[in-house]
Amino acid sequence: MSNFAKRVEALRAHHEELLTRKNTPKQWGNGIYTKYEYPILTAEHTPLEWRYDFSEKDNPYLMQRIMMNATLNSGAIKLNGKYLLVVRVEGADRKSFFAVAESPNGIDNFRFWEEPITMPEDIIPATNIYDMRLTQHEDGWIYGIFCAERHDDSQPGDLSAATATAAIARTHDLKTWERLPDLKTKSQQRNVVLHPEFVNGKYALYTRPQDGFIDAGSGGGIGWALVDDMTHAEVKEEKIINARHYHTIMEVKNGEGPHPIKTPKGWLHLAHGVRGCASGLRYVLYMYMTSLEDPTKVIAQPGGYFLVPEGEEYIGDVMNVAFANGWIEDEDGRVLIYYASSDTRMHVAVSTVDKLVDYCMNTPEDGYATAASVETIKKLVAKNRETLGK
Ligand code: M1P
Repeated sequence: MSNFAKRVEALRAHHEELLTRKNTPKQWGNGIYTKYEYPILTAEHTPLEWRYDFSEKDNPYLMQRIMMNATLNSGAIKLNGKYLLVVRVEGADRKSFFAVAESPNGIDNFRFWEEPITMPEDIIPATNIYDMRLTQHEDGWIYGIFCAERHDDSQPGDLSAATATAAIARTHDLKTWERLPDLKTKSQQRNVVLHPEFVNGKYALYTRPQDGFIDAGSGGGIGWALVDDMTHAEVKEEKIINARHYHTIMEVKNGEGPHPIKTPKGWLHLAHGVRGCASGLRYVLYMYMTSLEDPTKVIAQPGGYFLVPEGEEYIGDVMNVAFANGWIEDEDGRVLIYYASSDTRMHVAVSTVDKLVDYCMNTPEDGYATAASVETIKKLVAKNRETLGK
């Protein structure tokens, strides 16, 4: 065997070891969900064929010809018994693209399909696309709504000026995609999510109006809009259903995560909240519930965060970020929550529908001031005194 062939063999063995590594639950947590020891997907998990030219003649040094930078914010769905993520993969060139990774159990052994998704660009080509939310809608299609980023040509002198628009595509198998026109709205939009059911005979969208590419500005929080037709989707009226608030984990901005899960007690929502601090923006996950009768009505909102970047999750390309746009409600009642840390890698945390409902219904709300927080703690201490007979 040539030296080149030996190096290829060693490279493949190393990659295979990573792909088949068993993931184990972390022992200590908060009782609400269980995090896992290893990230489920990193840039290193991407197929070797995407990165190496295996011709000895053309690549005698066995160099990576195309480098991958990160695997992050992934949409999730269970189809035909397989746990599938539509992963945002980012190359060294800063361009994000979508690629499907499949696992037999949702926890480990994730493996990318052979090629990235070819997203049709027949509407308005974008410079960058990312953060897909998947919704298997009752109309029979699987929709993917994602952010399309383009240079803001109204500011020709500013190379960083960009616009965020909600792009829409649909599929039956995650392989072939039909691109639909971008969502028409008055403001820029990111984190737009399709509700899985018709509401009053219309499609319902969670929106996130924003003044600029980064700044939510006057956009007050997570919005809600009804749309007649997804093939020409237009937001005519938008109402804020989950508002930002001073001195909370979502003071600066927030955004819907994956589409909500329907439970007998209400719709269960996962979202991200952002606040500013000396080290920059801090992205955490939070939850809330809305009414089954009126999905615009919040019926439970635990105070504070649900999940934050911990330990090495804190470190990465964009530090201090936890972000989720995919979760899977499994047949056994488990909920697999797929989150990215610091815009760099993907993780899973496992809970159940019952636990998440209990968390939402029984976690004290944010009292919006220290005095209220202290009273809430004292109430629990008093209750425990009674329970424990002290
Ligand atoms: O870098 C953190 C996140 O920043 C943006 O989040 P938002 O839409 O709330 O502004 C997005 O670019 C997201 O992809 C990224 O993870």
